[in-house]
Amino acid sequence: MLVLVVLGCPSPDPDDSGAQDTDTHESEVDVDEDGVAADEDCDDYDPDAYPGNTESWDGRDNDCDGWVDGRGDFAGDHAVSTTAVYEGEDVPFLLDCPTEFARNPGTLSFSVRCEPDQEDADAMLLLGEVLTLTPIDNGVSGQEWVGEVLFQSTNGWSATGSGAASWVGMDQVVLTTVLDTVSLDWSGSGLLSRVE
Ligand SMILES: [Ca+2]
Ligand SMILES: [Ca+2]
Ligand SMILES: [Ca+2]
Ligand SMILES: [Ca+2]
Repeated sequence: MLVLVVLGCPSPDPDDSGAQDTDTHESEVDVDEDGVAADEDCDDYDPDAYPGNTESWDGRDNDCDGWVDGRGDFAGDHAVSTTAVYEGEDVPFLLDCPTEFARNPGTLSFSVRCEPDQEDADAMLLLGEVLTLTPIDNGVSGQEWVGEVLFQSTNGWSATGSGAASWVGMDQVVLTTVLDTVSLDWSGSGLLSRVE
């Protein structure tokens, strides 16, 4: 029993060192030895995460800004050049489509919402009042995504095209969309920026 009691009290109580000494001591704690003290480090048990570090695609918040890799919400415009074929004639349109985009661990989602000029009868007939693009394939890893994209018109038609997303750093994404059918050629592209 005597031995156990002695081992149970291996060191002096830190409170005995006094308030000033304790503060100084805490600011110097750097458990992961990444050069950033515990009270400044977002994860003092991970030497690859500290303020001032460069973010990399490793599933960690390397630079301690609260964002892991390229995850988060993004928004921007999608510039579209599209040509519909109607009664043998090519009918071109230019569209500017607001886009919302989100990346979560392992998945992404987006919605490209195109609203052609309602006074353009050809656009209303061929594209519809609202044309929405959403991803069919949601899985993503690293800084590139390629997958199928569903085109849906309020006119009732839908089609499957393709898309790609490419991260520029961690705070911007370039989204491109393509559709190539006998009745509609579509090419869209836009830069999306992180929504803080
Ligand atoms: Ca540290
Ligand atoms: Ca750290
Ligand atoms: Ca990271
Ligand atoms: Ca980060």
